[in-house]
Amino acid sequence: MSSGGTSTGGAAGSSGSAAAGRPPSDAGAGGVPPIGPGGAPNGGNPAVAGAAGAGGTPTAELPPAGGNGSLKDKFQNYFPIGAAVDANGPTTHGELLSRHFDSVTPENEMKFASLQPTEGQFTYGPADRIVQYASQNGMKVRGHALVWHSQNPDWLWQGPGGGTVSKQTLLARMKAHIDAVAKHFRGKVYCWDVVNEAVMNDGHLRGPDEPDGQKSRWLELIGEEYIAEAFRYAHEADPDAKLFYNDFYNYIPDKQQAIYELMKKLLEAGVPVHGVGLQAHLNIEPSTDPMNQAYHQHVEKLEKAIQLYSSLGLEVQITELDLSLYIPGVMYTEDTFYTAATFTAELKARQAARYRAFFEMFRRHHRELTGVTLWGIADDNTWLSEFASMRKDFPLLFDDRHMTKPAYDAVMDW
Ligand code: 9MR
Repeated sequence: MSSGGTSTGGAAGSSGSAAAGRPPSDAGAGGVPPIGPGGAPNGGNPAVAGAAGAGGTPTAELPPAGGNGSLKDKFQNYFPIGAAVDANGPTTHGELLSRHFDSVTPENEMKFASLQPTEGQFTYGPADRIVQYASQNGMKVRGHALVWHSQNPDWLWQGPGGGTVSKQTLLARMKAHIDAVAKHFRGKVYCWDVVNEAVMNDGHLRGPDEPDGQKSRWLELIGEEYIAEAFRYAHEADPDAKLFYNDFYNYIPDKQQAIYELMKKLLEAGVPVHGVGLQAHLNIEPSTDPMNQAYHQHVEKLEKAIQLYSSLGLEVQITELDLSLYIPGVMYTEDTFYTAATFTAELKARQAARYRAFFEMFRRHHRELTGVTLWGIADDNTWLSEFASMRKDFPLLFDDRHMTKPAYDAVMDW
Protein backbone atom coordinates (compact mmCIF):
# COMPACT_ATOMS: atom_id res chain seq x y z
CA MET A 1 0.00 0.00 0.00
CA SER A 2 1.40 3.39 0.70
CA SER A 3 4.78 3.83 2.29
CA GLY A 4 7.84 1.71 2.24
CA GLY A 5 8.12 -0.73 -0.58
CA THR A 6 10.66 -0.18 -3.21
CA SER A 7 12.15 -3.56 -3.68
CA THR A 8 11.13 -6.75 -5.32
CA GLY A 9 11.37 -10.16 -3.79
CA GLY A 10 14.30 -10.67 -1.55
CA ALA A 11 15.44 -7.11 -1.40
CA ALA A 12 15.02 -4.86 1.54
CA GLY A 13 16.10 -3.05 4.55
CA SER A 14 19.01 -5.27 5.54
CA SER A 15 21.22 -2.45 6.59
CA GLY A 16 18.39 -0.90 8.39
CA SER A 17 17.05 1.04 5.49
CA ALA A 18 13.41 1.89 5.63
CA ALA A 19 12.88 0.21 2.29
CA ALA A 20 10.63 -2.69 1.69
CA GLY A 21 11.38 -5.96 3.36
CA ARG A 22 9.86 -8.67 1.30
CA PRO A 23 10.52 -12.24 2.16
CA PRO A 24 12.54 -14.14 -0.37
CA SER A 25 11.03 -14.33 -3.78
CA ASP A 26 10.36 -17.53 -5.59
CA ALA A 27 12.16 -16.22 -8.58
CA GLY A 28 13.59 -18.13 -11.43
CA ALA A 29 15.43 -16.39 -14.22
CA GLY A 30 14.08 -13.74 -16.50
CA GLY A 31 10.86 -11.85 -16.33
CA VAL A 32 9.56 -10.54 -13.06
CA PRO A 33 9.87 -12.85 -10.13
CA PRO A 34 6.76 -13.76 -8.25
CA ILE A 35 6.72 -11.85 -5.01
CA GLY A 36 6.84 -13.39 -1.59
CA PRO A 37 5.49 -11.66 1.44
CA GLY A 38 8.01 -9.86 3.53
CA GLY A 39 -9.80 -8.78 16.29
CA ALA A 40 -10.03 -8.69 19.50
CA PRO A 41 -8.43 -10.71 22.18
CA ASN A 42 -10.76 -13.62 22.03
CA GLY A 43 -13.47 -11.18 21.09
CA GLY A 44 -16.45 -12.97 19.64
CA ASN A 45 -14.68 -16.19 20.38
CA PRO A 46 -15.66 -17.11 23.90
CA ALA A 47 -14.55 -20.68 23.44
CA VAL A 48 -10.96 -19.57 23.27
CA ALA A 49 -10.88 -17.46 26.38
CA GLY A 50 -8.45 -19.03 28.75
CA ALA A 51 -8.34 -22.17 26.67
CA ALA A 52 -6.08 -21.40 23.78
CA GLY A 53 -4.40 -24.68 24.29
CA ALA A 54 -7.40 -26.75 23.32
CA GLY A 55 -5.55 -27.93 20.22
CA GLY A 56 -6.84 -30.31 17.63
CA THR A 57 -10.06 -30.21 15.72
CA PRO A 58 -13.08 -29.03 17.69
CA THR A 59 -15.63 -31.73 18.20
CA ALA A 60 -18.59 -29.67 19.43
CA GLU A 61 -21.12 -28.33 16.96
CA LEU A 62 -20.19 -25.12 15.21
CA PRO A 63 -22.00 -22.00 16.39
CA PRO A 64 -24.62 -20.44 14.14
CA ALA A 65 -23.60 -17.94 11.51
CA GLY A 66 -24.36 -14.30 12.18
CA GLY A 67 -26.29 -12.99 9.23
CA ASN A 68 -25.30 -12.19 5.67
CA GLY A 69 -24.71 -8.48 5.70
CA SER A 70 -21.08 -8.20 6.61
CA LEU A 71 -17.99 -10.23 7.23
CA LYS A 72 -17.81 -9.33 10.89
CA ASP A 73 -21.45 -10.20 11.48
CA LYS A 74 -21.16 -13.46 9.63
CA PHE A 75 -18.14 -14.53 11.68
CA GLN A 76 -19.18 -13.01 14.97
CA ASN A 77 -19.38 -16.34 16.76
CA TYR A 78 -16.15 -17.56 15.25
CA PHE A 79 -13.38 -14.97 15.27
CA PRO A 80 -12.96 -11.24 14.75
CA ILE A 81 -12.16 -10.18 11.18
CA GLY A 82 -9.45 -7.57 10.64
CA ALA A 83 -7.87 -5.59 7.84
CA ALA A 84 -4.53 -3.89 7.35
CA VAL A 85 -4.96 -0.19 6.64
CA ASP A 86 -2.75 2.73 5.79
CA ALA A 87 -3.29 6.18 7.25
CA ASN A 88 -5.68 7.06 4.42
CA GLY A 89 -7.68 3.87 4.81
CA PRO A 90 -10.35 5.36 7.06
CA THR A 91 -11.03 7.94 4.35
CA THR A 92 -10.56 5.93 1.18
CA HIS A 93 -12.07 2.69 2.48
CA GLY A 94 -14.08 3.83 5.48
CA GLU A 95 -17.37 2.39 4.35
CA LEU A 96 -16.02 -1.12 3.85
CA LEU A 97 -13.94 -0.90 6.99
CA SER A 98 -16.70 0.02 9.38
CA ARG A 99 -19.21 -2.36 7.86
CA HIS A 100 -17.08 -5.47 7.54
CA PHE A 101 -14.19 -5.40 10.00
CA ASP A 102 -13.74 -5.73 13.75
CA SER A 103 -10.12 -4.65 13.86
CA VAL A 104 -7.38 -2.85 11.98
CA THR A 105 -3.64 -3.36 11.66
CA PRO A 106 -1.62 -0.30 10.61
CA GLU A 107 0.21 -1.63 7.55
CA ASN A 108 3.40 0.43 7.91
CA GLU A 109 2.68 3.18 10.40
CA MET A 110 3.85 1.34 13.53
CA LYS A 111 7.10 0.00 12.12
CA PHE A 112 10.35 1.14 13.69
CA ALA A 113 11.36 3.56 10.92
CA SER A 114 7.89 5.09 10.89
CA LEU A 115 7.75 5.68 14.64
CA GLN A 116 11.35 6.60 15.47
CA PRO A 117 13.07 7.86 12.31
CA THR A 118 15.55 9.81 14.44
CA GLU A 119 16.79 8.58 17.78
CA GLY A 120 14.54 9.77 20.57
CA GLN A 121 12.12 11.56 18.24
CA PHE A 122 8.87 9.70 17.88
CA THR A 123 6.42 10.45 15.09
CA TYR A 124 3.11 9.01 16.15
CA GLY A 125 0.81 11.10 13.92
CA PRO A 126 -0.22 8.62 11.18
CA ALA A 127 -0.48 5.70 13.61
CA ASP A 128 -2.49 7.81 16.05
CA ARG A 129 -4.95 8.72 13.29
CA ILE A 130 -5.62 5.04 12.60
CA VAL A 131 -5.97 4.32 16.31
CA GLN A 132 -8.37 7.23 16.72
CA TYR A 133 -10.50 6.04 13.81
CA ALA A 134 -10.59 2.56 15.32
CA SER A 135 -11.69 3.77 18.72
CA GLN A 136 -14.37 6.02 17.23
CA ASN A 137 -15.72 3.06 15.29
CA GLY A 138 -15.52 0.47 18.02
CA MET A 139 -12.67 -1.42 16.37
CA LYS A 140 -9.65 -3.03 17.97
CA VAL A 141 -6.07 -2.39 16.85
CA ARG A 142 -3.36 -5.00 16.23
CA GLY A 143 0.06 -3.43 16.64
CA HIS A 144 2.58 -4.31 13.92
CA ALA A 145 5.55 -4.67 14.42
CA LEU A 146 8.03 -3.88 17.21
CA VAL A 147 11.13 -5.82 16.13
CA TRP A 148 11.73 -6.75 12.49
CA HIS A 149 14.76 -7.02 10.22
CA SER A 150 13.21 -4.57 7.79
CA GLN A 151 11.96 -0.98 7.79
CA ASN A 152 14.44 0.16 10.41
CA PRO A 153 16.20 3.54 10.50
CA ASP A 154 19.95 3.55 9.74
CA TRP A 155 20.87 5.24 13.04
CA LEU A 156 19.77 2.12 14.90
CA TRP A 157 22.85 0.17 13.85
CA GLN A 158 25.40 2.97 14.30
CA GLY A 159 27.39 3.36 17.49
CA PRO A 160 27.23 6.73 19.27
CA GLY A 161 30.87 7.38 18.34
CA GLY A 162 30.62 5.94 14.82
CA GLY A 163 31.10 2.37 13.67
CA THR A 164 28.71 -0.42 14.46
CA VAL A 165 26.58 -0.22 17.58
CA SER A 166 27.54 -2.46 20.51
CA LYS A 167 25.29 -5.24 21.75
CA GLN A 168 24.52 -3.36 24.98
CA THR A 169 23.60 -0.16 23.20
CA LEU A 170 21.43 -1.95 20.67
CA LEU A 171 19.59 -3.78 23.43
CA ALA A 172 19.11 -0.48 25.23
CA ARG A 173 17.75 1.09 22.05
CA MET A 174 15.42 -1.83 21.49
CA LYS A 175 14.17 -1.47 25.07
CA ALA A 176 13.74 2.28 24.76
CA HIS A 177 11.77 1.89 21.53
CA ILE A 178 9.50 -0.88 22.77
CA ASP A 179 8.99 0.90 26.07
CA ALA A 180 7.97 4.20 24.51
CA VAL A 181 5.79 2.69 21.80
CA ALA A 182 3.99 0.10 23.91
CA LYS A 183 3.31 2.72 26.59
CA HIS A 184 2.11 5.27 24.05
CA PHE A 185 -0.44 2.80 22.70
CA ARG A 186 -1.26 1.13 26.00
CA GLY A 187 -4.98 0.49 26.29
CA LYS A 188 -5.43 1.23 22.58
CA VAL A 189 -3.50 -1.58 20.94
CA TYR A 190 -4.74 -4.93 22.23
CA CYS A 191 -1.97 -7.08 20.81
CA TRP A 192 1.48 -6.64 19.31
CA ASP A 193 3.50 -8.48 16.73
CA VAL A 194 6.55 -8.23 18.96
CA VAL A 195 9.01 -10.12 16.78
CA ASN A 196 8.34 -10.46 13.07
CA GLU A 197 9.87 -12.98 10.65
CA ALA A 198 12.83 -14.27 12.69
CA VAL A 199 12.89 -17.80 11.20
CA MET A 200 13.97 -18.79 7.69
CA ASN A 201 12.34 -21.41 5.45
CA ASP A 202 14.66 -24.24 6.49
CA GLY A 203 14.18 -23.41 10.15
CA HIS A 204 17.37 -21.56 11.04
CA LEU A 205 17.14 -18.16 12.67
CA ARG A 206 17.39 -15.22 10.28
CA GLY A 207 20.88 -13.83 10.65
CA PRO A 208 23.69 -11.98 8.89
CA ASP A 209 24.24 -14.61 6.20
CA GLU A 210 20.95 -14.25 4.37
CA PRO A 211 20.74 -12.67 0.92
CA ASP A 212 20.64 -8.88 0.76
CA GLY A 213 17.47 -7.49 2.18
CA GLN A 214 16.89 -10.61 4.22
CA LYS A 215 19.62 -10.22 6.83
CA SER A 216 18.80 -9.64 10.47
CA ARG A 217 21.09 -7.27 12.29
CA TRP A 218 19.22 -8.02 15.48
CA LEU A 219 20.54 -11.57 15.48
CA GLU A 220 23.93 -10.50 14.18
CA LEU A 221 24.56 -7.88 16.85
CA ILE A 222 22.64 -9.22 19.84
CA GLY A 223 22.33 -12.96 19.31
CA GLU A 224 19.28 -15.15 19.78
CA GLU A 225 18.37 -13.50 23.07
CA TYR A 226 17.03 -10.48 21.19
CA ILE A 227 13.80 -12.43 20.72
CA ALA A 228 13.17 -13.18 24.40
CA GLU A 229 14.26 -9.68 25.42
CA ALA A 230 11.82 -8.07 22.99
CA PHE A 231 8.93 -9.99 24.53
CA ARG A 232 10.06 -9.17 28.07
CA TYR A 233 10.38 -5.45 27.30
CA ALA A 234 6.95 -5.40 25.66
CA HIS A 235 5.33 -7.13 28.60
CA GLU A 236 6.94 -4.74 31.07
CA ALA A 237 5.70 -1.76 29.08
CA ASP A 238 2.16 -3.04 28.58
CA PRO A 239 1.29 -6.02 30.78
CA ASP A 240 -2.22 -6.18 29.30
CA ALA A 241 -1.25 -6.54 25.65
CA LYS A 242 -1.24 -9.96 24.00
CA LEU A 243 2.19 -10.56 22.57
CA PHE A 244 2.62 -12.40 19.26
CA TYR A 245 5.40 -13.91 17.23
CA ASN A 246 4.47 -13.32 13.57
CA ASP A 247 5.84 -15.02 10.45
CA PHE A 248 5.05 -16.18 6.91
CA TYR A 249 5.11 -19.58 5.10
CA ASN A 250 4.08 -21.48 8.21
CA TYR A 251 2.96 -24.31 5.94
CA ILE A 252 6.60 -25.28 5.20
CA PRO A 253 7.20 -28.26 7.52
CA ASP A 254 10.75 -27.28 8.55
CA LYS A 255 9.82 -23.69 9.27
CA GLN A 256 6.64 -24.71 11.07
CA GLN A 257 8.57 -27.06 13.32
CA ALA A 258 11.29 -24.51 14.03
CA ILE A 259 8.74 -21.89 15.07
CA TYR A 260 7.08 -24.47 17.30
CA GLU A 261 10.40 -25.25 18.96
CA LEU A 262 11.23 -21.58 19.35
CA MET A 263 7.88 -20.92 21.02
CA LYS A 264 8.29 -23.94 23.28
CA LYS A 265 11.71 -22.77 24.36
CA LEU A 266 10.45 -19.26 25.07
CA LEU A 267 7.51 -20.57 27.09
CA GLU A 268 9.74 -22.93 29.08
CA ALA A 269 11.99 -20.00 29.90
CA GLY A 270 8.99 -18.06 31.18
CA VAL A 271 9.07 -15.50 28.37
CA PRO A 272 5.73 -13.69 28.03
CA VAL A 273 4.63 -14.83 24.57
CA HIS A 274 0.90 -15.32 24.07
CA GLY A 275 0.32 -16.11 20.45
CA VAL A 276 1.61 -16.91 17.00
CA GLY A 277 0.57 -14.95 13.92
CA LEU A 278 0.38 -16.81 10.62
CA GLN A 279 0.70 -14.22 7.88
CA ALA A 280 -0.88 -16.40 5.16
CA HIS A 281 0.16 -14.59 2.00
CA LEU A 282 -1.32 -17.21 -0.29
CA ASN A 283 -1.44 -17.83 -4.02
CA ILE A 284 -4.07 -19.08 -6.41
CA GLU A 285 -2.42 -22.49 -6.42
CA PRO A 286 0.57 -24.21 -4.84
CA SER A 287 3.82 -24.62 -6.72
CA THR A 288 4.56 -27.99 -8.32
CA ASP A 289 8.29 -27.52 -7.70
CA PRO A 290 9.34 -29.30 -4.50
CA MET A 291 12.10 -26.71 -4.05
CA ASN A 292 9.63 -23.83 -4.02
CA GLN A 293 8.19 -22.69 -0.71
CA ALA A 294 4.69 -22.73 -2.18
CA TYR A 295 4.98 -26.45 -2.90
CA HIS A 296 3.75 -26.77 0.67
CA GLN A 297 0.97 -24.22 0.34
CA HIS A 298 -1.89 -26.59 1.12
CA VAL A 299 -4.79 -26.14 3.51
CA GLU A 300 -3.79 -29.16 5.60
CA LYS A 301 -0.27 -27.90 6.09
CA LEU A 302 -1.39 -24.51 7.34
CA GLU A 303 -3.94 -26.30 9.50
CA LYS A 304 -1.12 -28.31 11.03
CA ALA A 305 0.58 -25.08 12.08
CA ILE A 306 -2.57 -23.97 13.89
CA GLN A 307 -2.78 -27.30 15.69
CA LEU A 308 0.88 -27.36 16.59
CA TYR A 309 1.12 -23.84 17.99
CA SER A 310 -2.17 -24.03 19.86
CA SER A 311 -1.04 -27.30 21.45
CA LEU A 312 1.42 -25.14 23.38
CA GLY A 313 -1.44 -23.14 24.84
CA LEU A 314 -0.79 -20.23 22.51
CA GLU A 315 -3.41 -18.22 20.68
CA VAL A 316 -3.15 -18.34 16.92
CA GLN A 317 -4.20 -15.62 14.50
CA ILE A 318 -4.18 -15.33 10.73
CA THR A 319 -2.56 -11.92 10.48
CA GLU A 320 -1.91 -10.97 6.83
CA LEU A 321 -4.22 -12.97 4.61
CA ASP A 322 -4.36 -12.34 0.88
CA LEU A 323 -4.47 -14.57 -2.18
CA SER A 324 -2.41 -13.55 -5.19
CA LEU A 325 -3.27 -14.60 -8.74
CA TYR A 326 0.38 -15.30 -9.48
CA ILE A 327 1.83 -18.77 -8.94
CA PRO A 328 5.21 -18.83 -7.17
CA GLY A 329 7.99 -20.15 -9.37
CA VAL A 330 6.18 -19.28 -12.59
CA MET A 331 7.78 -16.44 -14.52
CA TYR A 332 5.52 -13.67 -15.70
CA THR A 333 6.26 -10.95 -18.21
CA GLU A 334 4.43 -7.77 -19.00
CA ASP A 335 2.14 -9.48 -21.44
CA THR A 336 1.09 -12.08 -18.86
CA PHE A 337 0.52 -9.70 -15.97
CA TYR A 338 -3.12 -9.75 -14.99
CA THR A 339 -5.42 -6.92 -15.89
CA ALA A 340 -9.09 -6.34 -15.27
CA ALA A 341 -9.66 -7.99 -18.65
CA THR A 342 -7.63 -11.13 -17.94
CA PHE A 343 -8.95 -11.53 -14.42
CA THR A 344 -11.64 -13.67 -15.98
CA ALA A 345 -14.74 -15.18 -14.43
CA GLU A 346 -12.94 -18.53 -14.42
CA LEU A 347 -10.01 -17.10 -12.50
CA LYS A 348 -12.32 -15.31 -10.09
CA ALA A 349 -14.04 -18.63 -9.43
CA ARG A 350 -10.71 -20.34 -8.80
CA GLN A 351 -9.68 -17.63 -6.37
CA ALA A 352 -13.05 -17.93 -4.66
CA ALA A 353 -12.70 -21.70 -4.31
CA ARG A 354 -9.30 -21.38 -2.70
CA TYR A 355 -10.50 -18.68 -0.29
CA ARG A 356 -13.45 -20.91 0.56
CA ALA A 357 -11.21 -23.87 1.34
CA PHE A 358 -8.97 -21.86 3.67
CA PHE A 359 -11.89 -20.20 5.44
CA GLU A 360 -13.60 -23.56 5.94
CA MET A 361 -10.49 -24.72 7.70
CA PHE A 362 -10.29 -21.49 9.74
CA ARG A 363 -13.87 -21.99 10.87
CA ARG A 364 -13.15 -25.54 11.97
CA HIS A 365 -10.45 -24.05 14.18
CA HIS A 366 -12.44 -21.16 15.57
CA ARG A 367 -11.54 -22.28 19.08
CA GLU A 368 -7.84 -21.84 18.44
CA LEU A 369 -8.05 -18.81 16.17
CA THR A 370 -8.52 -15.47 17.88
CA GLY A 371 -8.53 -13.40 14.72
CA VAL A 372 -8.35 -13.49 10.94
CA THR A 373 -6.91 -10.34 9.38
CA LEU A 374 -6.74 -9.60 5.66
CA TRP A 375 -3.70 -7.67 4.44
CA GLY A 376 -5.71 -4.86 2.89
CA ILE A 377 -9.34 -4.21 2.15
CA ALA A 378 -9.94 -3.96 -1.58
CA ASP A 379 -7.90 -4.67 -4.71
CA ASP A 380 -7.30 -0.98 -5.41
CA ASN A 381 -4.82 -0.85 -2.52
CA THR A 382 -2.63 -3.87 -1.90
CA TRP A 383 1.09 -4.30 -1.29
CA LEU A 384 1.07 -6.89 -4.08
CA SER A 385 0.40 -4.15 -6.61
CA GLU A 386 2.83 -1.63 -5.15
CA PHE A 387 5.13 -0.24 -7.81
CA ALA A 388 7.92 -2.54 -6.66
CA SER A 389 6.01 -5.50 -7.98
CA MET A 390 5.53 -3.78 -11.35
CA ARG A 391 2.32 -5.65 -11.92
CA LYS A 392 -1.32 -5.58 -10.95
CA ASP A 393 -2.73 -8.17 -8.59
CA PHE A 394 -6.25 -8.85 -7.32
CA PRO A 395 -5.75 -10.60 -3.97
CA LEU A 396 -8.58 -9.41 -1.68
CA LEU A 397 -12.31 -9.93 -1.17
CA PHE A 398 -13.43 -6.57 -2.58
CA ASP A 399 -12.57 -5.28 -6.05
CA ASP A 400 -11.04 -2.04 -7.29
CA ARG A 401 -14.44 -0.37 -7.07
CA HIS A 402 -15.04 -1.74 -3.57
CA MET A 403 -17.68 -4.19 -4.78
CA THR A 404 -17.78 -7.73 -3.45
CA LYS A 405 -15.96 -10.37 -5.49
CA PRO A 406 -16.81 -14.06 -5.97
CA ALA A 407 -14.15 -14.63 -3.30
CA TYR A 408 -16.29 -12.64 -0.85
CA ASP A 409 -19.37 -14.66 -1.77
CA ALA A 410 -17.45 -17.89 -1.20
CA VAL A 411 -16.21 -16.79 2.22
CA MET A 412 -19.78 -15.82 3.18
CA ASP A 413 -21.48 -18.91 1.73
CA TRP A 414 -22.08 -21.28 4.66
O1 9MR B 1 2.29 -4.16 3.08
C1 9MR B 1 3.53 -3.61 3.44
C2 9MR B 1 4.07 -2.78 2.32
O2 9MR B 1 3.28 -1.62 2.14
C3 9MR B 1 5.50 -2.37 2.57
O3 9MR B 1 6.02 -1.78 1.42
C4 9MR B 1 6.30 -3.59 2.95
C5 9MR B 1 7.69 -3.18 3.31
O4 9MR B 1 8.45 -4.25 3.62
O5 9MR B 1 5.72 -4.25 4.06
C6 9MR B 1 4.47 -4.75 3.74
O6 9MR B 1 3.94 -5.48 4.82
C7 9MR B 1 4.65 -6.66 5.19
C8 9MR B 1 4.45 -6.85 6.66
O7 9MR B 1 4.83 -5.70 7.36
C9 9MR B 1 5.19 -8.06 7.18
N1 9MR B 1 4.86 -9.23 6.42
C10 9MR B 1 4.96 -9.12 4.97
C11 9MR B 1 4.12 -7.92 4.51
C12 9MR B 1 4.07 -7.85 3.00
O8 9MR B 1 5.36 -7.65 2.50
